[in-house]
Amino acid sequence: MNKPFAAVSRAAGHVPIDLDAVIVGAGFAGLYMLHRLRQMGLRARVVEAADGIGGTWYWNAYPGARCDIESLEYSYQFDEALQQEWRWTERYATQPEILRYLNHVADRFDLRRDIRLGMRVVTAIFNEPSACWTVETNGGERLTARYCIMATGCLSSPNAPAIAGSETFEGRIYHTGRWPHEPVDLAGHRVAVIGTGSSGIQVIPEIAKVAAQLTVFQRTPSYTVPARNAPLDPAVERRVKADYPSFRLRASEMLIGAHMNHRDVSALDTGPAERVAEYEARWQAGGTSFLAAFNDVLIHPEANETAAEFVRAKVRTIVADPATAERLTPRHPVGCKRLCLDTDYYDTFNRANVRLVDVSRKPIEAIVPGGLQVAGEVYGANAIVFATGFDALTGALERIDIRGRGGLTLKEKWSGGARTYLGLQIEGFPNLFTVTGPQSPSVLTNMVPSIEQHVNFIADAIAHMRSRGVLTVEPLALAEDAWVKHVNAIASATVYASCNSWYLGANVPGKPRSFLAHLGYPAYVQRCRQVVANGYEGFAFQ
Ligand code: NA7
Repeated sequence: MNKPFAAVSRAAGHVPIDLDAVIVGAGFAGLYMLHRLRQMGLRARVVEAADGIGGTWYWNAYPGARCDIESLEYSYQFDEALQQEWRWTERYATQPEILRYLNHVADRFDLRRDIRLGMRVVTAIFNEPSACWTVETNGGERLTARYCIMATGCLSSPNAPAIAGSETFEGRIYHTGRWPHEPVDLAGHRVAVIGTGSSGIQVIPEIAKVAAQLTVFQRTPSYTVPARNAPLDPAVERRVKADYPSFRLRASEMLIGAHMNHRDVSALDTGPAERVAEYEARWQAGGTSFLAAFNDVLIHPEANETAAEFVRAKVRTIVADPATAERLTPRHPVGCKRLCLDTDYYDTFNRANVRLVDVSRKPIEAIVPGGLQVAGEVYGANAIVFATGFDALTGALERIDIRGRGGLTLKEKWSGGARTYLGLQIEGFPNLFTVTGPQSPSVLTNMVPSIEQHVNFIADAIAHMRSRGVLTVEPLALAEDAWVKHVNAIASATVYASCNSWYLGANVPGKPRSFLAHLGYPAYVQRCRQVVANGYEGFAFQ
């Protein structure tokens, strides 16, 4: 299957171009990008590091992995027949079901013949005389294309803290974001989980059910609300499918590009009893719409505190041991780190085989042959699961040696923090596109419509160029500067700027701190439409 690409001349100067577009990554973004470009009659090829398609949903195969956007929304809308025929089985789809869906899409649109698996792109270099990109893989394959489209994912470069002694560990070490595809049997094992973000909160209850002992190492407690997952109600499915386009249109008008049951009322203008009743109703209904209970929860610290305090009270009610409950209680504003959805997370800490170790003040010192050491004490384990997240939004891009005009590397360009125009392009890197790149709405939205919106923008821009005989496009420096300021200014007016989240790059030591996602899906889409209507304002064509 993994046939090497035709060899091309490496000589400096003009190089033969063998493709119109190379697409890096075969997840939701890469698959739809390939489909769109092929529809336009372009020769495009996807290069994927994994041995299967699916991107994020290929790699995050850990027990309990599940989407936190409802399945009827977390799916493509570009093809009405596809969205009618696919049947989701649960309110929130599991990782295996989403992976099956993506494989179905690949087959249905005959995408596989232009996808190469098991090839990691290591360099992408812009050749100025030919105005094309040369991409090289770890296997030494090389291909050249007019356009290079990074569909590399937002949460695809795992972050694993360097803890001394890991090579001495006598058991196996896993990362949730690189979970093996062969069966992992943790039954009867003593398991350590490091990290209590969304992945930790999903994997911990599952491991607790089978492990002899589970030790959870927590640095910062997360806010989590029940998912209330259930089999998908056939009546709901029928209602949505009766007019899917209207359902999608309404979702696109929501802040996150998914239905949120948003109430345009201030928490501070609402009496305490009514406020708690609203939070309780949303807690019972389950899902991220908890944060949409009032219009100022994500903006006003005092309003935010009312929602945060509601969750804290729930922790105290559910967790039997007061000391454990206290350690599980978050203190930062709710929502400034991603709100988690769980199934029985807090309850899990009532189990006799589960213990919680606070590493907020005394970090994990070392991994030793038989476990992990904290403050001189060894916590025994024969399997360790890192649920320590990702070098989000920029990591997968910076891992590739990307060189633009004049040999400028992306790392140099971003040494003070990511800089993009609309999260779609980077000044100095002509014809390089990033699907849901840094400073676009991406992770603050329902990813699938955000991906489709970007893919459509990129495909339309390419069609625009081809119809005018234009060779390259890249943003103007001024447009990029203004966009970076704009994204940070929006975030600064909300609670998002107030804690050490991966939205800010704060989870990776040494990563420059700047806000990496645009808050507000509808305003962003509107802005993109305006840019196009104004003749691709902010972009320079040559
Ligand atoms: P997250 O949300 O970044 O969570 C990572 C967790 O790992 C978080 O609790 C971190 O604590 C913890 N962590 C990271 N480094 C360490 C060290 N050195 N010691 C102890 N604990 C550590 O990643 P997820 O994979 O859970 O979720 C990412 C997104 O994927 C999620 O939001 C969904 O959109 C899907 P910290 O909070 O940094 O103190």
